[in-house]
This record gives sequence, C-alpha cells and structure tokens, in this order.
Amino acid sequence: MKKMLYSMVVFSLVFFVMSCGKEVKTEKAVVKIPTSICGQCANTIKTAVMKLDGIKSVDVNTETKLAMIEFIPASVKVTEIEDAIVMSGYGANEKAANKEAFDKLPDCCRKEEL
Ligand SMILES: [Cu+2]
Repeated sequence: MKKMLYSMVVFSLVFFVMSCGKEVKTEKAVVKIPTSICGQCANTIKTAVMKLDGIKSVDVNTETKLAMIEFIPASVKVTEIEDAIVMSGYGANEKAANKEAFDKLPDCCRKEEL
C-alpha cells in the first residue's frame, strides 16, 4: 500500500512538472513541392523533413503539391525545412531540387526534368 501511494505521488509529481513545464509552441508552415509526383515522393520528403530536430508532423500532398509541416520555431527554421527537401531531390518553395539527389530518385519520381 505504501509503495502504491509512493508511486502515485511520483506519478502526479511527474505529471505536474510536465504540465507546468514551458509550453512548447509550434507553428505550421506550408511548403510548395512542385516536383513531387507519387506516394514515394511523399515518403522521401517526409523522411527527409522528419530527420530534422523540432518537427512535430509532416503531411505531404502530391496532388496539391503542398507539404504541411508542424514544427517548433525555436528548434528549426522554415529555410532548414526547405533545404532538407531540396537535399532529398525535390524543389521547395522557390528553391530548386539538388541535382545529385534528384538523379538518385527512382525513375517514377523523375518525370520532371530539372
Ligand atoms: Cu515519386
């Protein structure tokens, strides 16, 4: 019983600290990904962006050619997100895809020539 009470106290304390901890503010950014085509493109972009610190979620839509990214502005900047996409072989907003990365993409993902 004593042990249970102890663990309950610890639990509520942890919960208290967590809920009182500085609230992490997130922001949402929409990045244009004009050269994305298929589901594999979406996966490649998602994987590349998720590797960055401070990324909460990535939602890639190859039909609207937009990526919706929720991120922590204190940890990561939109330009870094764009660069990660560029380095994975896709254009991001006004930035062109990295040529080397683009050449390594599967054939189905390279319909648009740079
Ligand atoms: Cu593709």
